[in-house]
Amino acid sequence: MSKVVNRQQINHVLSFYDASLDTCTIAPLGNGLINCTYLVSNQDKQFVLQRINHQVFKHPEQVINNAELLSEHIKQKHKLNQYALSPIWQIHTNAGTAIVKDNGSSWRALNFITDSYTVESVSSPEQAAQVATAFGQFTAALADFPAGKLNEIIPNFHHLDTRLAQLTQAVNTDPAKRLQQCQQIVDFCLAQQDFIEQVATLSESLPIRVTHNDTKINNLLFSRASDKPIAVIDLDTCMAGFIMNDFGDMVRTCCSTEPEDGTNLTNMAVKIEIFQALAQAYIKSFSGTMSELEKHSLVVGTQLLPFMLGIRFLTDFINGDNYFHTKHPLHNLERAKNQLHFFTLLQKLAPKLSDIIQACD
Ligand code: GN1
Ligand code: MG
Repeated sequence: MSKVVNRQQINHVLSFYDASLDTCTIAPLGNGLINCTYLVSNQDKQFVLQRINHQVFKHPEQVINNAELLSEHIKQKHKLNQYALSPIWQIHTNAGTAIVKDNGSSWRALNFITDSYTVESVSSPEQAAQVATAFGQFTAALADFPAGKLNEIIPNFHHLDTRLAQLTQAVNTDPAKRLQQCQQIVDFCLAQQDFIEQVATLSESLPIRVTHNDTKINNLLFSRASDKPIAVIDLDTCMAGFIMNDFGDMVRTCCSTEPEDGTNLTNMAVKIEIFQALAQAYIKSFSGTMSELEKHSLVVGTQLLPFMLGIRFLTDFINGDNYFHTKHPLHNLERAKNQLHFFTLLQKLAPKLSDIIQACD
């Protein structure tokens, strides 16, 4: 999936926000794998401009509508002192809409929190606890949000059987003729039947909440003044779901000694102290409202998220890299190997991780 956007197009979109490249500078922002995100700045204002990826988000209006509803709810909670972090909202165009449709692309603008930064990897157990608290507070703030009002942006987004069916479909058609490069990894995924069944059984009984569904550490903004999380960003996949998925994605991105696309697998390890800090803080942020089954599910989510993302990267590799932004032809394959290796490490450690979770109050 290409990230190329031309300046002329950006300038046209900026005109809907009374801005122009004659007076503003524009710079890429963040490391998202789906949308193209920029920071627009001039002397008196800064905002985020984002092109929504149509390939992934088939109905951008639904993404925009969900964001309007969610930010309104979060803003109210913030006003009532029930949500300490800063809300993020969509800036409306001079015509009063939250979306700009231009030449087949959809764009939106968001408020930018000045003096903030993102981090790609966690640096201490204290910081891990802050990360888990921030995402936990976000879900807690949405506990009274009517989940039925949200569009299901990507159907079955975190549904393992759907992801396996997509892998099987890619394997059966092999459109980019890449299967022979990864047959062994495909076989490894399809051989995980016990785990696949464990997830299916658990999912039948877990309560549904409004979850973020993309709780990697770089979806938090940190304050330059306090070096603490100041806002939860990227609400694109905020939908009805299970908290084991949000916890699992935090562990996926905070507890590996390697980045998501790192190739040094022999040295990869799980950062146990970071895990402990995440578990303790996440459970605490629910103030006693996390059920016993949900608590038990966290260790499953820990394995599920790297396994499922490994399958998604592998599927995209086989299909010819249509979904995730890639920097080189083997990028998705390397990401898949990385995630599946992390899954095996977490699976071996599951009893120990489970004990840590059970000891949290
Ligand atoms: C994508 O674009 P970004 O980085 O926020 C993906 C997530 C993956 C993540 C892996 C809509 O998120 O599901 O976990 O990449 N988002 C979508 O880095 O597929
Ligand atoms: Mg995202």
